[in-house]
Amino acid sequence: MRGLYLVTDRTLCGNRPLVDIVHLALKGGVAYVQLREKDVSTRLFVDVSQKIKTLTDTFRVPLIINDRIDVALAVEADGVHIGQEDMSYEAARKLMGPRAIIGLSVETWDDVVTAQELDVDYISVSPVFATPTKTDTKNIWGLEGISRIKDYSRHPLVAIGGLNVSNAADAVMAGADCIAVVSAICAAHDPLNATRELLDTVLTALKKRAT
Ligand code: TZP
Ligand code: MG
Repeated sequence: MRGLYLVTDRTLCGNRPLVDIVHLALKGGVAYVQLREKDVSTRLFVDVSQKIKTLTDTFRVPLIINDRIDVALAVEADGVHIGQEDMSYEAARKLMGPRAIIGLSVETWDDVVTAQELDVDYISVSPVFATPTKTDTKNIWGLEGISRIKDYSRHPLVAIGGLNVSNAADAVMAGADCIAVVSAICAAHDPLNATRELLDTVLTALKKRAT
């Protein structure tokens, strides 16, 4: 996992269709798309996932479904993202198979330690900063949290929560391999340009960190 990761929130897209925002983010160069739907019917979730899968396939970008393994299986998504209260990693792996991308949110240090024993494809440091997009959080990791997890964990790190063009480079320098954003793209006035700017920031910081 490396680069920029879009996590969707239809409520932040205003009157613009979610599929259009995802299309702009793909044009702008996101490396992963996670469809996150908290308040729609299963029928709609599957329908939207199918549409977005067609788009992500065109761009050869993996589609990851938040929480719902059934939806991921229904549309043959590339992976799932699970949290600490979702289905266990073991159950998700059994259902999704060995090749699926499985990401896990870590909210506490215990979560980080437990994840070390799991063959997850990445862990997401959740949240880095406080954010109005998700308020039922346990702990704000901060940049120090990213560094501490980077030093300990064997897994690629995705940073999420309150990240934007002004602080994405700091998160990368602290140890994040991938930057995930919701509002910085979904709520942007110009999602294409916002994606391009963010991607440039993230890739520049990754290069700097490697030298
Ligand atoms: N998980 C942890 S924070 C968060 C999620 C889904 C929301 C991040 O949203 P934003 O708008 O990028 O701060
Ligand atoms: Mg979840």
